[in-house]
Amino acid sequence: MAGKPPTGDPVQDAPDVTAPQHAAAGLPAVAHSLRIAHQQMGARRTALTLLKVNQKDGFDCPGCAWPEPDKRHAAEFCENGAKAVAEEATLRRVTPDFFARHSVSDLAGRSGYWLGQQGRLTQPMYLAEGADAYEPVSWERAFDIIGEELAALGSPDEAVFYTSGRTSNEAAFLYQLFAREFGTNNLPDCSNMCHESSGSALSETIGIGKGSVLLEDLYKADLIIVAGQNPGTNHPRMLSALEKAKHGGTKIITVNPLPEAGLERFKNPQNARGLAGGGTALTDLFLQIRLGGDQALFRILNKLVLETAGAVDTEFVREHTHGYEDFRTAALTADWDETLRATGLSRAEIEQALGMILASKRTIVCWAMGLTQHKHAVPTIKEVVNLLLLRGDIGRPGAGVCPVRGHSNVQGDRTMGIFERPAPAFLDALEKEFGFTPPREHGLDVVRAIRALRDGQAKVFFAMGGNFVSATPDTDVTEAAVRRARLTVHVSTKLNRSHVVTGARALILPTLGRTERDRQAGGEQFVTVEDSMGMVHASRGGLKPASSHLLSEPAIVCRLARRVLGTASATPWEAFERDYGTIRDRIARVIPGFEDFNARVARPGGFTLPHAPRDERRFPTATGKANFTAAPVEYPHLPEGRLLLQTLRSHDQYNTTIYGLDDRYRGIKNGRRVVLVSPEDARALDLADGSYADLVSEWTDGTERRAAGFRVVHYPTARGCAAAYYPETNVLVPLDHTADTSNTPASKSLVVRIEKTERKADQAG
Ligand SMILES: Nc1nc2c(c(=O)[nH]1)N[C@H]1C(S)=C(S)[C@@H](COP(=O)(O)OP(=O)(O)OC[C@H]3O[C@@H](n4cnc5c(=O)[nH]c(N)nc54)[C@H](O)[C@@H]3O)O[C@H]1N2
Ligand SMILES: Nc1nc2c(c(=O)[nH]1)N[C@H]1C(S)=C(S)[C@@H](COP(=O)(O)OP(=O)(O)OC[C@H]3O[C@@H](n4cnc5c(=O)[nH]c(N)nc54)[C@H](O)[C@@H]3O)O[C@H]1N2
Ligand code: SF4
Ligand SMILES: [Mo]
Repeated sequence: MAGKPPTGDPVQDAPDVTAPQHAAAGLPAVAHSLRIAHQQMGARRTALTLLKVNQKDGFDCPGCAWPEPDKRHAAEFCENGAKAVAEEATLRRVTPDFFARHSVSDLAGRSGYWLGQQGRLTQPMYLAEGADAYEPVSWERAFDIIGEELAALGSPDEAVFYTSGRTSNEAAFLYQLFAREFGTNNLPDCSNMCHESSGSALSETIGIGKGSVLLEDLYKADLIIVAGQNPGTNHPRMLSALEKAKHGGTKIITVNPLPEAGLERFKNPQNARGLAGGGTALTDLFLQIRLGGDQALFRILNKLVLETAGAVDTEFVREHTHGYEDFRTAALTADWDETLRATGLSRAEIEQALGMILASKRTIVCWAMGLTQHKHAVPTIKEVVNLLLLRGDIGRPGAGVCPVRGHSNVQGDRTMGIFERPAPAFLDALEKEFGFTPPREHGLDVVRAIRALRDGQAKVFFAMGGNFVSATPDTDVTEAAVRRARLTVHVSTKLNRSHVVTGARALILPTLGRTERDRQAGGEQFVTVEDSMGMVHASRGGLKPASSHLLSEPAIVCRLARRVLGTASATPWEAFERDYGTIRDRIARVIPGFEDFNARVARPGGFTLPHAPRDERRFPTATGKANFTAAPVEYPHLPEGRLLLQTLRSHDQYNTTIYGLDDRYRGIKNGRRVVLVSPEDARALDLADGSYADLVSEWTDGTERRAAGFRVVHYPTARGCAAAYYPETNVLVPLDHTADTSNTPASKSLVVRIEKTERKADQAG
């Protein structure tokens, strides 16, 4: 029943397993999303809320960053969008009374799923030094506590200001402004763990760290390669776009160690063919690659393109690129034996892919975490760019790079300056507009922030959203690091583990969600977001806030800034809080592409940000051209008797938020502690389906990390590879195991030993 949280902790790790499915969405998806929505919101609220998702006068889906088509359907959301909305618009509440009943040590023993199911946070809560229970606190006192701890720091760089990717443009702009006026660039964000590798690779090669395609381009492409991405779960409406492209004749190559149901076949719930019929087959060629084999794959494809007469767009290469000769020399040395070893593919499969690439005049490559979370993620993505440059596939319709972003405003937060390594031009613009001297030294990213906390160099940790201790690698190390802080503060909508793994003092600051009305002294406000394709538009919530004590994220930053910076700041924080239009006026003056922001965002559907490579084939790199690169090919090496483990998402979760315990498309029910292993590897390692095992990761420095009690599932993944869900497996990811250049945790390639145990399911930890 809506409004009633579950009692006890329902996580059981005795999952039921059936065969994986071969198609995504259809009626079961509709039914499932409505069931979860009803449980959280009841029928009336479900109907009212879901009809406003992604509508031009409604609010932006708090799920992923996939863009909306210009022509909107009445139900412009997917199953997982509905779940994200229900999670936020739930009628369940976490009140001060809840904290009186549950001590912090009690809550620390609960699962993330249970914590999230308790409902929306309603009042600011304070955990005093030495106390074991949160108590209600006034907003004023909360800001005083933060002010006291910030004032006590030896340097502003002892504070860390984290951001998750749901924060609006307005809140993000104010937040980075506050941090920089306070004096630090310590602005790590979830992007550091996500598409940082894409940003690094694209900035260096094409001059801008964002994708170069719009939704229409997908429909115009001859070929779309989807590498390292599971859109059926994580960007479900991308399947509608792929379906539309397929009907126009587009071919699709999928590169993935797992046969993901959504990429096999899509049953679009918005049309009759999808609801009742067989749906649309999406993938034409499935390359079941080994984890981390993508750079080798794209390298040999590039060699083969170079060796095919007439296959290189020589005019584009001559006019628009730099570094071709060095790249060509390196690519021509690509070796078949090494490629087959690295990829696990056959020569015939790779030649078939080549044939499809050569037959395509317009190719798009889409990717997500399967490419970004590896040690060699940056050179892998650069190799993808090499292919597109060879074919002249950047800066014309139907072609380009398409890193598909995760959080609904993660791209916008970066555009607004949430970045620990801001460009000098951005800081210059801030300085000119606001009349203070921003710090110039680079700040801490996520991994470096954890080290700084661990080593006592960072003492105040402030999070604008997210669930830092669960999302980050090396859970035990990270939790111990966070516990060393003087103060941890979380601006949050829902309870999560980061609220119960705290510094000496801790604060929970409850905030409005996307779905809620935001009324300030200047009247009703809206915020703006940027999707994965650089489209900026307004988002307006319609629901009554979960509690009368909530403040919006912009209001929290404004009040914090006034308390902490006092008269030293000439920034009009009060006016910003009163009327968000005044924030947008400043954004318009500081950030290129936002000229006339207020007027342009008032248009239904918003506007598209400029993108020089896409719009003008202009590449704002150091060389002034698009850069070919020639990094040595790398791939993970697997010691005898070990498997390479990727940590990924189930269908019933949004990052660390667990909606339910099923992963429907993969045939897993009622549990999350599963490890997927190919039947051949399982036989070789003597791991029966249904047996239980511990996962032990082995790191190069000789240390080991253990996650206990996983049910072995025989699953058709690539040989030598295994998969298990995040965040349960984050304990296995060594803090130092990160991607070169981007420093993103390499959570898709962990060398693990699978140790059989005699434990029964109900004892599994
Ligand atoms: N419902 C839902 N939606 C979400 C999220 C969620 O948790 N739930 N999270 C959001 C966020 S923040 C993000 S970043 C995105 C994440 O979206 P995805 O990147 O799709 O998420 P993952 O579950 O990490 O899946 C990685 C995919 O890459 C494949 N893969 C792993 N390693 C390799 C490799 O080495 N090579 C290749 N070719 N493939 C590989 C995996 O088998 C899997 O299909 O989704 C966003 N949307
Ligand atoms: N092993 C492993 N680790 C990973 C990954 C992986 O694939 N494998 N993926 C990484 C990726 S791609 C990402 S993006 C990170 C995600 O890292 P985070 O962004 O830190 O984590 P989330 O789980 O998305 O954060 C959920 C919390 O955000 C809060 N929240 C929700 N909505 C709002 C809102 O509107 N405002 C505010 N203030 N708070 C809100 C809620 O309290 C909720 O509990 O995890 C990374 N970690
Ligand atoms: S595809 Fe992403 S943004 Fe769109 S409705 Fe689904 S979860 Fe929301
Ligand atoms: Mo992400």
